[in-house]
Amino acid sequence: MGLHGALKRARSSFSKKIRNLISKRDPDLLNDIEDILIQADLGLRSVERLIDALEKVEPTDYYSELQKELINFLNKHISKTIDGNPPFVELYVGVNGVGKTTTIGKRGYILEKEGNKVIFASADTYRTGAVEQLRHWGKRIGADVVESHYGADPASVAFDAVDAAIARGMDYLLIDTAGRLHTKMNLMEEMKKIKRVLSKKREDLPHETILVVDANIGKNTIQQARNFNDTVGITGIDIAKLDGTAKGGIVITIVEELGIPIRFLGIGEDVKDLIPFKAKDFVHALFE
Ligand SMILES: Nc1nc2c(ncn2[C@@H]2O[C@H](COP(=O)(O)OP(=O)(O)OP(=O)(O)O)[C@@H](O)[C@H]2O)c(=O)[nH]1
Ligand SMILES: [Mg+2]
Repeated sequence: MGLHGALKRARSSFSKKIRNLISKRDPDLLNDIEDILIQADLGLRSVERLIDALEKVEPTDYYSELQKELINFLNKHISKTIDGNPPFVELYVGVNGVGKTTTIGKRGYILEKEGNKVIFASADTYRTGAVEQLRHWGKRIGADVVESHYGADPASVAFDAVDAAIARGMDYLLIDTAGRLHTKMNLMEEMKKIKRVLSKKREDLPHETILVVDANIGKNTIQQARNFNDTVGITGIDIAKLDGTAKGGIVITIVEELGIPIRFLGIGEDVKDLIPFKAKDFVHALFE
């Protein structure tokens, strides 16, 4: 469906409304645009900055000015490409059901297409069916899965997976973890342990700690992200389920509130439905 298709609902609840207001020469135009931005889950700081920018131009230029401002802002927080020594390790964390395992499968596909050797690890030893789900993705893209038994220590799976990745000369190791509520302290501690064990194994590991969030959760995502970031330090955010959401503004709010770059956008359940986040593409898809 592509990014443009995925943002169809967001577009009609957001940019279409703004365009209508502008063309109707709404007398209270700036106030009404402000309301629409807030409803679209944009944070207050973003809204204020956008309205300030609009105040400096003519109403006929509002639409293009909004896009320009958003692109400039999002481009200030772009994820860096990692360098160093393989295997590059990406640890995926997040609340239950947001799309971690699926994102790993799709990310593996991208990496393999780029010519990398990829291995998965299932450090979700908690949810029934979690390993099978990751194995299914592994089969789909031809990647092995390091796994253990139900109830095993997730940190030890991560530890063994690094050994396996090194022994097999892998370029990337993607580690799946169990979904956890950011308010459950014991589960947050367990995640810290996974990170600790990885960095003991080799001090540059993991290269990335990716928080996966669900685009439909809206503003609660910010608190989730804060807690995860405070506990384990998040290096990038992947936003799943952007297809069908009417609230694309959350993408902007995440960057605004946390300053953490967005890496990938999930736009469906198929292996090809993960696309790198690019400010210009995103804003154009939201507006045009
Ligand atoms: N439409 C859509 N569905 C998605 C996307 N990403 C994941 N899903 C679906 O969301 C559901 C949950 O995805 P999972 O990958 O199992 O989520 P998870 O975070 O690993 O879940 P737990 O391991 O139980 O915490 C599945 O039905 C996925 O197919 C996406 O980008 N778009
Ligand atoms: Mg999972």
